[in-house]
Amino acid sequence: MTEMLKPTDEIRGFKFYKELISPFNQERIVADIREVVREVPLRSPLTPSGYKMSVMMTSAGKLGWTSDTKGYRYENKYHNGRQWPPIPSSVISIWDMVSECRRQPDSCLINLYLAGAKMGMHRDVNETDNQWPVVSISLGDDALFRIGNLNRGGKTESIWLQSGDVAVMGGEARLCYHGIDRIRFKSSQLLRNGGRLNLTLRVAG
Ligand code: MD6
Ligand code: FE
Repeated sequence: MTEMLKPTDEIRGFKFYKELISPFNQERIVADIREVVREVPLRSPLTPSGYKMSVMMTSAGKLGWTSDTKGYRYENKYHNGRQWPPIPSSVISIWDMVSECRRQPDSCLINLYLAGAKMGMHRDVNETDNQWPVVSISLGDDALFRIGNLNRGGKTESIWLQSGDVAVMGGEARLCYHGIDRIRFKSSQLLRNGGRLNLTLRVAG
């Protein structure tokens, strides 16, 4: 029998696997993501209310998450009408380690945080079925991740996420508010020009 992987930390149902990904495999994942970004460049989308996000984004997989003044949604093609590149197998293998779920992800959102970028408190509610978890991979600079409640406001707790850490949001935590308050720019050597790369894997469709 294979031994179950245990989270190193658990906060309000969010499970954290600190240092799950070895430095060697982090490099591999970054190289694979660079290939995806070569095909579909990162850009800062507009929020539905017309503000430019500070985080740069692109996607891989059957469905890509996008945002503009028409709203937040998943699209099966990107702006030039082509399909998104496939999710690299190096990334899928992290899902297989921690998701505890029989489905495979059909979406990988790629977020790049450069100096000063952050993400406001939000819930992930654009997926068809919330019974499937969201698996989040942190690479590069440290980030302060804030965890809230099922409704906006109330007491929150924060945890620093570092390169190679993996977070899983499932069960009762799946619909909780969360966000990134700040990053420690150039705290990691993984990305040549600094920054934090976050990959979120989902069963979206
Ligand atoms: C980030 N992550 O870590 C932003 N969402 O940069 C998310 O918004 C997120 O980490 C759902 C589940 C896990 C996450
Ligand atoms: Fe989120």
